[in-house]
Amino acid sequence: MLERLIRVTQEHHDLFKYSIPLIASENVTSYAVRRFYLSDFGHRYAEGWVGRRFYQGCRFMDELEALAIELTKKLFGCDHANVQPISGVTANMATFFALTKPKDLIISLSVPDGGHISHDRFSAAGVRGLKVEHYVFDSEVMNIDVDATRRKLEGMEEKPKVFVLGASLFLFPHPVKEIVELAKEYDAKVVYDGSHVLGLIAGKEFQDPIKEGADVVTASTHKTFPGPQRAIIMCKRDLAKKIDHGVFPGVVSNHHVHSLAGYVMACLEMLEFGRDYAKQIVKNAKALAEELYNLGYDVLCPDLGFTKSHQIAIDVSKFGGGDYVAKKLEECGIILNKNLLPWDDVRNAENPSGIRIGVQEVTRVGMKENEMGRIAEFIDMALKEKKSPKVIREEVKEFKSEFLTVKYTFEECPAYDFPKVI
Ligand code: DSN
Repeated sequence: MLERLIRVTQEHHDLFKYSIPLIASENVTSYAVRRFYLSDFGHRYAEGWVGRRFYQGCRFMDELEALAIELTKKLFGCDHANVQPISGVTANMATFFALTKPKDLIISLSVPDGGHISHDRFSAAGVRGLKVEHYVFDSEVMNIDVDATRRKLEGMEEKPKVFVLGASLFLFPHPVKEIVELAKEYDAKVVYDGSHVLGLIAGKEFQDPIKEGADVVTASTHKTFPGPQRAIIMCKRDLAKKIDHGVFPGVVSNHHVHSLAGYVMACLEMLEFGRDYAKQIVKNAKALAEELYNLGYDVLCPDLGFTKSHQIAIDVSKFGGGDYVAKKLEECGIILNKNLLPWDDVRNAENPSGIRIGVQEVTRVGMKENEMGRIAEFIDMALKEKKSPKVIREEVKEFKSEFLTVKYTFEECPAYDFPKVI
């Protein structure tokens, strides 16, 4: 059994070492982050709030959490930060606890329009017992149609309590200021889920939802932000108490302090290297979109420059649909995911018409615009030229061998090795 455990872990590492990783919600952490992740903090309990714990032995965990809060405020310029949620969904649940009562109405994006599942009635919002209505979405520009949404709300009897912004398919900044104005008409709050773009916000390459007026910003810390898998909530001062109680005792007891230590290290990396890293991500996303578009792929929003984030979206219906294409590319050593697009029925999630690509991880291991051209060629070899997956996989492996080191950190380190001890 031990051999099996070692083998499966080693093979998992090798899979990513020899592939081109393009899942928009993943990243690799540096050894600096992983070192703290392995610390004794991972064996302990820190239930409660800084300075008010329910267990003894917490004084250094208090100092660590205070440091995490301080760095979060410095990076994002927020009034208040809660750094305890252990995932993005947990952060959203806590926020719903804080701002709503069961049966309240919230407005969010539908999943085909890019919304995250936790914003909808079949997930976290539903667990809170919320009613959900969707924004009117303009698929031409892949964004919220604020005027049409205003008209939709005027025709409804029930008044919304919360407007949720942010998305999982997130190509362009959302109209935060306009939605804040609309929310005022209903005395409602605006929550911005910045999970996907947190690293771009930290690097000043995307909209700043806090400055634009969002009441609450939730975000996981491991997508464009290169930290361990957990989350943060930032909010205006007057909501601080509600948010803190929504998190604890609302949805966390202990909050996995080892990954909080890793998050602090990732904040230090972002303060030092975040601008260069975020700038290169957006350049790479645009370059890859352009290359694929020029090869004849239906990349969304060519008239808008394809993207302003780390993501691009492609309608691959003419190549057999998202499911077929994602599996075919995996055979060739290119890892990405199928994705619903606005014209898909949510019930067709098994085989939607799209794929989604994120370039944050390939950027973190040092790829630049030139390499985006090579990635487009590999995709083309698989889908149009129909070259043997085995042959493409070998070429991908050779190409990737020059990009196995984590950059934008204090001491560059292997990205994909399975170390005995760090
Ligand atoms: N579903 C994840 C994604 O966007 O890939 C986020 O939780």
